[in-house]
Amino acid sequence: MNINRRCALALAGALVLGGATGALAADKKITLGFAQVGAESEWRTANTQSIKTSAAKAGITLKFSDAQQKQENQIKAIRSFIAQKVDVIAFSPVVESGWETVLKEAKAAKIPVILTDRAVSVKDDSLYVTFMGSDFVEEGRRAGHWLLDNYKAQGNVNIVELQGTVGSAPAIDRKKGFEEVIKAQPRFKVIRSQTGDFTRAKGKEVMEAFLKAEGKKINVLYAHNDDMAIGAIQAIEEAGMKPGKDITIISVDGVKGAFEAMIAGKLNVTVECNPLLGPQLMDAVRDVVAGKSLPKRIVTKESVYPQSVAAKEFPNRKY
Ligand code: GYE
Repeated sequence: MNINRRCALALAGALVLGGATGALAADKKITLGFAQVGAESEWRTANTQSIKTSAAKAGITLKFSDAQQKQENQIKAIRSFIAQKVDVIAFSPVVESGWETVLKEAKAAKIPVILTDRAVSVKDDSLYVTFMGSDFVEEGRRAGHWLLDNYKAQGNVNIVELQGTVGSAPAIDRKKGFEEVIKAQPRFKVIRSQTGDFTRAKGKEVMEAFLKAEGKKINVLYAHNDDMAIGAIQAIEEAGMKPGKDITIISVDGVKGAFEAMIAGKLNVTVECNPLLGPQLMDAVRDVVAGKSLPKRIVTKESVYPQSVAAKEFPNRKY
């Protein structure tokens, strides 16, 4: 028997078996279309890496698109995934609003959508299967609690805030959670708040403007992510002040760069936001394809890391 014929027979056998047990359908290679936000931060790089390696490990074919922080690019990518008839679409929405139309298109094409990392605000929550990611309001609250518990000097405390991307879930929620907590002590006041778009370059630029306008009046910087805090640290040093001492700095994410800054005494605390969502996402993709139902919300578990534990924790950090 030649090889081709043997293969054909084996395949026929597999088809019969598969047909009988349904195993063949379950073993079909799944294609996932993923529309990423961009490459704006250390967090995002770790998130992308996690998604790519977990897809490869799970044997899922990944079509990956980088939207360069633009919603229109993400919408285009999602439309192209629909046209290519992928099995599942997952994405991390740049901003919260403006998704109804394209999500309805995915629904009409019967392609399930999983939200990762950032949420959307839509009236009809049947437009997506599940949203997995952090509780950003809680992260903002944790930042606020750390400040109230650890800022000892008396008198008014002037805070400047570097917000994330305008209209994004983490920027909206981290601001909200922080404000909710600090309003309990009116001596803590946000005197300036502006977006730094989650990048180091923008964080530095906006901090320079804050320093020009307010100078030594600034007591605290609250940055919605580590990258903006790291950019701002440079601006503070260039202005001849000591980051982490003259200005107390709080940020969010917990990337390695933040731990390094804490070890150097330049950052006071980072509130963890875990980007390693890949394995969880691949499990969800498989479950959705297998027709299993998923919880509407899957929340990531996280902690807070102050400067005092940075050196000890650093070797354990995975991103
Ligand atoms: O905090 C920031 C990134 O959506 C949680 O996006 C994510 C945020 C993260 O650019 O660094």
